Amino acid sequence: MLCSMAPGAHAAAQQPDAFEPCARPAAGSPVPEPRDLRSVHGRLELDLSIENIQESDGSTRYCYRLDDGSVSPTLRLRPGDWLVLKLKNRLTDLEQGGLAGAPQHAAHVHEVHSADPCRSAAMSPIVTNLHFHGLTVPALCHADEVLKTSIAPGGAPFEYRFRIPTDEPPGLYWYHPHIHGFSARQVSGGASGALIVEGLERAIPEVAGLPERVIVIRDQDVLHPDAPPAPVDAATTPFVDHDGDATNTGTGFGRPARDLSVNFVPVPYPDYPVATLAMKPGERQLWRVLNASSVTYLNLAMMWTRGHWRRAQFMGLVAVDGVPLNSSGSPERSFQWRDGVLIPPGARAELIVNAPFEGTKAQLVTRYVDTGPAGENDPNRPLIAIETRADAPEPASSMPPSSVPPAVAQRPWIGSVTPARTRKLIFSEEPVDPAAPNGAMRFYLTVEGQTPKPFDPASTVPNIVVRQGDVEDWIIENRSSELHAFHIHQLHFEIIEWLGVTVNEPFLRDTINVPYWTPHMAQYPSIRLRMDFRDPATVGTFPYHCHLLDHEDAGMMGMIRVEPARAAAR
Ligand SMILES: [Cu+2]
Repeated sequence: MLCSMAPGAHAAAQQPDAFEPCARPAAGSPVPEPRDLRSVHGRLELDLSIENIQESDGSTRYCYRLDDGSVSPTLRLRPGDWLVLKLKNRLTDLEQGGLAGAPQHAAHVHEVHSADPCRSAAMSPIVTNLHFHGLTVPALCHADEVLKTSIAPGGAPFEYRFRIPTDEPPGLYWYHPHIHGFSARQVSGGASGALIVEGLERAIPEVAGLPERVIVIRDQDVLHPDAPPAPVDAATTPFVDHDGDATNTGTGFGRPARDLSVNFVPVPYPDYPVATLAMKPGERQLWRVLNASSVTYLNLAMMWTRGHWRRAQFMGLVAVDGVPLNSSGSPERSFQWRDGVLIPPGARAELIVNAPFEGTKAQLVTRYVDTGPAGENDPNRPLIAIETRADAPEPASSMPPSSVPPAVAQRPWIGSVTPARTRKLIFSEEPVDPAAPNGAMRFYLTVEGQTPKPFDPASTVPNIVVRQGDVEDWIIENRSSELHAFHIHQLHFEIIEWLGVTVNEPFLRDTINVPYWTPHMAQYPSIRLRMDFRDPATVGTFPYHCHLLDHEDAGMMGMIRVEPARAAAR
């Protein structure tokens, strides 16, 4: 369920410009590749600005832009490299039609405590900051601190400067704003980009030498909300299994909660004109897929059709949330061939994709996700049509052709560590007005034993205090009738149990779906995570939250403090 938050409704005059900021490709366009920025001699320096414009339909776009006009660059660094990113805030108050720095709508603005961006904690549509999702870098200002850091428009560029840890797993990470109360509108407006920690071919030799693509799937306000759904056959024939599962349920169709885009090519409801992507017949590529949606789950499948024959083709899942699938050290499990992959908002999947030979059509689709009775509609829809042709251009980037052995793990595999303690955290919701159970909701993420309440940005008291060096088990329970995606900053975790069944995944995640509850269930659905606080870089105060950003903005978030090992031992 979406929380109520007034969208920007007033048209604002746009300043004429030499180029259109936040320009987007037309529906049906080829999938463009984000510009790659690579570290040189152990360092990647860049100047990035964040800008916004208002579209004619009243919705607001946000974008990260380089001086050359390219948007949302992919940042590529090796473990141990330095990232020096200067972020210039060029956001304007489009809702007020005013200029940057003008007085803000009181209902939307958290009191500004300080002009120092490190201490400001201001919350409004025109302040911003950066979260480097998945990286184990410290929750310090100028690194990955988001609870206090708030950059106002108009000032000098704000510098982010940190080192990628030498033991950061190689794979796909991302950056996006994290201002509480305004994350959803900035991220669904388009403020996000990929960050790659290089070296995946060292862990997964099968990807060495493969052409690689970064595919960022974002959601945005529905372009044609009043349009009737297309006829079911027209909308679904190309991407429903031959066994017909999706059609037989009678669900999976209708207007989605959000439209989706593929590297900013929109695929809008109701006709879903697909983006296109050319590959050579039979070619194998590595696709690094980021779900940068604010609320939309992805359930990706690669459908092949030839005449009346159609089926989901296997894709090779090699990494999840930036972590290679063989990270536990188990040699027999380097990757999995899968006919589908669920990617919650915020999560990533890296996939070996095979192009068909000529005569067979291929489409990347996202299939229906049952988000629960209170969840968003997340129907079947196609995203990308693969065009196979011999002269297809190669992607801009390829994995290195040869591999060297992966770095040796510095600590024992977390699944083999006995947890110091177990905690339980509970997702729950309740109607703002008990007499209107279908009206606006309150969203909570509560440590068992504490009183459910929305996250309080003014609070200095953490909900959880942990000692660095410890490993803990956290049971995440869902008492609401919709899905939530649990995410914690600064660290990865291992799934130990799923709905009471031991799973012990041989890799780590940083964002995980939690199944929804219905009244007929004997107990609330839960998962057990093994949380890793061993890395000294986790020391600090940072959030954990639902990565459905509407829920996070509405308060489904908590604060944890990881104390230095020595101090906590006193
Ligand atoms: Cu949620």
